[in-house]
Amino acid sequence: MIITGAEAIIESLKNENVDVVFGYPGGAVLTLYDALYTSNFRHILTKHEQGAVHAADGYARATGKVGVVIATSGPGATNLVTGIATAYMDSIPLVAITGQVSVPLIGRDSFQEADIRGITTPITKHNYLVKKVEDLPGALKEAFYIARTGRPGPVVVDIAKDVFAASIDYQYPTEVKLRGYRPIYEGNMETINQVFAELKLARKPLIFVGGGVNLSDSSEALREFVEQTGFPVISSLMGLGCIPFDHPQYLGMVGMHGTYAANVATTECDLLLGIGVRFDDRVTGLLSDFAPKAKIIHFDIDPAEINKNVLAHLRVIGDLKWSIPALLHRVNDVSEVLKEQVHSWTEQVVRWYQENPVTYPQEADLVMPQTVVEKISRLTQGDAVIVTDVGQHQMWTAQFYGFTNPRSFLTSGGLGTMGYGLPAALGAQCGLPDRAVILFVGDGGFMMNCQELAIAADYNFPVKVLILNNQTLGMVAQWQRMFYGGRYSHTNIKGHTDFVKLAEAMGVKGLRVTKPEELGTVLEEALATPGPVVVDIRTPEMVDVLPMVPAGARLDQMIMGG
Ligand SMILES: Cc1ncc(C[n+]2csc(CCOP(=O)(O)OP(=O)(O)O)c2C)c(N)n1
Repeated sequence: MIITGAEAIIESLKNENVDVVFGYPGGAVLTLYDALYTSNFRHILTKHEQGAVHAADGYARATGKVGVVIATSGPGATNLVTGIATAYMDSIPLVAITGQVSVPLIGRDSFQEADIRGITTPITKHNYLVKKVEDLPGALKEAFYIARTGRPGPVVVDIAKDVFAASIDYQYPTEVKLRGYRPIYEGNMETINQVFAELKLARKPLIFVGGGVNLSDSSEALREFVEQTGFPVISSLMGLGCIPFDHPQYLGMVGMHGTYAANVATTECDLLLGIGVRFDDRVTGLLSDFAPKAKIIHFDIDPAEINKNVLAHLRVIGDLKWSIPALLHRVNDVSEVLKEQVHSWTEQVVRWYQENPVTYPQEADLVMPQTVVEKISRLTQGDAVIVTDVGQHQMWTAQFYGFTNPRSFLTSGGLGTMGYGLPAALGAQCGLPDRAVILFVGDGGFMMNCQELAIAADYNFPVKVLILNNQTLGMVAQWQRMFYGGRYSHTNIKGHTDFVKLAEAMGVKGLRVTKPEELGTVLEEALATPGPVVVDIRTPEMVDVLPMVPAGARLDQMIMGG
């Protein structure tokens, strides 16, 4: 079949079962957009390329499929950078197709030329510059393969403008052979035996789950493992939802804003099973004193993760889809013995959890942000897809929403990207049209990509946007309060913007909550409204996210509160 490079891209997307792309046109990708015009391939036109890439990322996190984004050369491509880095830090499968100037113009500082391959090399799993149309199908095939296999991640395919128009006798490769890239799915059974020996020795074990469990869709097997062992379990921010919040062995989130029980149990445990985690510094606190009494067993598909931050006594490399069932298979026989030997430890840490809940001061005449999260949790029964932006509201959502399902919490964990939330929520809703998608966002982060609200109306994505409006860059102000003597340098964002009017101007219903007694009815109204809704919720300025482990402190040196 003789077709153009542009048509070959569309065929390749179909071959990869892509059903929607997010993007924004421009000169270098005009031929591709022209092919989209006749193909009727589903394309979501965002208002900014950053919105498109976060939307593709939210779509990927919510559905488990590869997100696809298209941008033109130069500024179009550079506008993707923050979103690509966001996806990279959280291991999200993404393919970014960017236009490049024509081959004869490359390297001449041509109009709208940027070396996106060079720029994205440190923030992609792999990237391509396609200068010959014959290379195009192979590059796309490899890009999708690399993005979704092994440890997932973003891949950039930069395509010279003349390649889109060139003709090719199109055939999509059926397989991929890449030298030096062989993801290990099935690890070494011997290591499973060694893990098993350690399980039998442990008296104070702790299971620590992370985003890898979500990404590999292993939460069901993991839950069974947790129950078969009787071991207590903690979660990173990215692992929330893998274990239901009300599971009797669950101690909540660990780390900077983790629970007392999770942090102290980590300090006291004698065996830590890190499953699909990367021991981020927000988790470990002072690294040299992290889990000081424990042997650490690290389960990960990416060998490069092992010993990166903490030294592992034992490493289990492979897909969690292999390792957890392999463990389960062995654990069955000794389940009762294991439960017996850790019974008093589990009982003790669960008691810590019950006796030290994360709480907050109730102010009768103020709408406390934590109350908003608790109310939404109750109204949705933990069944919604919850998206956040970055800041205090993100941590309150992690602390006070009762997550019960995997892939139900979408947040920029690794990069901490303000402006992520709104477009990611729209992407998630696009992928899951029948699910309730709810965004918690700060008044600062909302403004970073608020232009995307327009597409909620344009495409009728019924996302509920809850702005926890404290008129300040809350998380930064909290640090100023705690560590900079209350000098609030440029964190007061009290302004003249009316979020209700802004929503209405974009074709979205806007509501406001200023008093506690309005909260319940307005939230119910928002949830019952079929289309998109923005709720501007006025919350007090100076509320702290607590508990908090100050940066550089040990996990058990947390500042409590409430
Ligand atoms: C793009 C970007 N710029 C700056 C920051 C630093 N930062 C982290 S949290 C925060 C404040 C967020 O304020 P807001 O969106 O109002 O949310 P709140 O903390 O009040 O809930 C800032 C500025 C960031 N994470 N991302």
